[in-house]
Amino acid sequence: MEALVSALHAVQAVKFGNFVLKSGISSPVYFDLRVIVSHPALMNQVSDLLWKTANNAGVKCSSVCGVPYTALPLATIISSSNGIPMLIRRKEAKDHGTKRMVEGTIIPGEACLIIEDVVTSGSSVLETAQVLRKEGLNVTDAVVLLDREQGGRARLEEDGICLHSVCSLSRLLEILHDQGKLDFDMVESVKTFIRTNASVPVNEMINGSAEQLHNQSNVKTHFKEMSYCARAQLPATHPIAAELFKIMEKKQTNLCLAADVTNSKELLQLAYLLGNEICILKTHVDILDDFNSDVFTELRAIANKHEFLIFEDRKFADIGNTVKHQYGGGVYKIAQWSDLVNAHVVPGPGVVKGLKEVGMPLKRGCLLIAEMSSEGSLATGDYTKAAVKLAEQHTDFVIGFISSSNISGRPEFVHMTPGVQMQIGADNLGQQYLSPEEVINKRASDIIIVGRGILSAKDCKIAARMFKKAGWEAYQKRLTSAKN
Ligand code: 5BU
Repeated sequence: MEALVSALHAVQAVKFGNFVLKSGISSPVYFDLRVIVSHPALMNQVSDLLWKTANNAGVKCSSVCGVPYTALPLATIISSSNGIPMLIRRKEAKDHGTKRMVEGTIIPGEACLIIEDVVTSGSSVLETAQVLRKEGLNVTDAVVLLDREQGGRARLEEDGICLHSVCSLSRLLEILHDQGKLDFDMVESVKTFIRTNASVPVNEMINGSAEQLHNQSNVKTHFKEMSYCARAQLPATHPIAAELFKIMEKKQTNLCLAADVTNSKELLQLAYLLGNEICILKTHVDILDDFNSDVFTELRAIANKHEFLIFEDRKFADIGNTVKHQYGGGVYKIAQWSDLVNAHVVPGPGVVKGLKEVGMPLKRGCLLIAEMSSEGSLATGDYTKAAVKLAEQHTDFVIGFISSSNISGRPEFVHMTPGVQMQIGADNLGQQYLSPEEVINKRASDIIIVGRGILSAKDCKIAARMFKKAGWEAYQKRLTSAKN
């Protein structure tokens, strides 16, 4: 393993420094496994290790198939050296002749092992698996040279594919560090980069010759394909977001209740009554006529018992120094009882920095308001993009967005959408409504925020169950359609 890692480093299949990626982000690491085709001895060594790794794991297969293009020659060597038949997956069907997507002799029901160079999200392996499965082949295993440990393993497991890796990114960093080829600071900087940029492909340099294997729309598809549970396990997911994703999966709900009542007793009654149906209870503490801090001690106890998070929809929008006081102090002491808060991005980074000083030590999370549900909202276009950028710069505190759709394409961020009722419509003060199906399935947001759709119903419990069911079905539909 040490020799292999050293050789990969020597041929610059893995480079360290400062690279500007196609996404515009600076990265301390850059992978290009494609260069190994120019080094036949290394090709043989890699192929041999891939095959041994699969064998040692007890994988039984009747054929191998490389994910196009880098792994194609690797699969060829494995096939020829071990006498195992190979299949070739076409990227596009031929426009004449047989129109086949897979070349070679296909025996339906037989097991085919997928070969890949690097796995990030697992989406390339999945694509190949889907094509092979359509031909009737049995795909249960994939072997990869380098696992970047960014959620690919969990994602593939969900689709019944066991990932075997020759080397993981952390092992590679460790070996290069031991060999004196990487200093401690660089190791830490790569680890931090990978953790905070989970879905950024690092094989696309801005001026590099690397073929563009991923693009923004791929990332978005990948986001849609991933379950809440798999997203909870991503290294880049903030602990509060991970907790939220786990609650959602466990309780099968993506419903946040906007508990817009003006009386504390009513607030607590709602929390008791609907606690099982929701993943978050959203408050507006400043609309309570009879606020006292005991109410929130009790609300926290209900939240712990029924497993939901509390989100104070305070919409901070001042300079850092002021929001610090508004969040941590005053009458409400929001930071003491609220897991989540939100902020407008209009003041610039200072608002996040100020809130972070109070929230981080308490392990709280923040959502940035990137879009609003009200008619004529000015939070659009470049403003929304700036909110995403700001979130990316503060992933230690910002866990996602209030937005009308999935605006970031990053699976580690949570997207929450207000303005939801069963039917599209509006109120008489500019609130605009979309349906759960539209928000979760079509727009790929994660959580529906519902207030009056539940609170004005004859029976709140029945209404909450209806929204819970509609939101969850839309999520299931999204997962299924993204896979097909
Ligand atoms: P409704 O009754 O479902 O319309 O309530 C929506 C809730 O979401 C309410 O508490 C608003 O303050 C909150 N909200 C919103 O409606 N639109 C936004 O853009 C944001 C918050 Br941010």
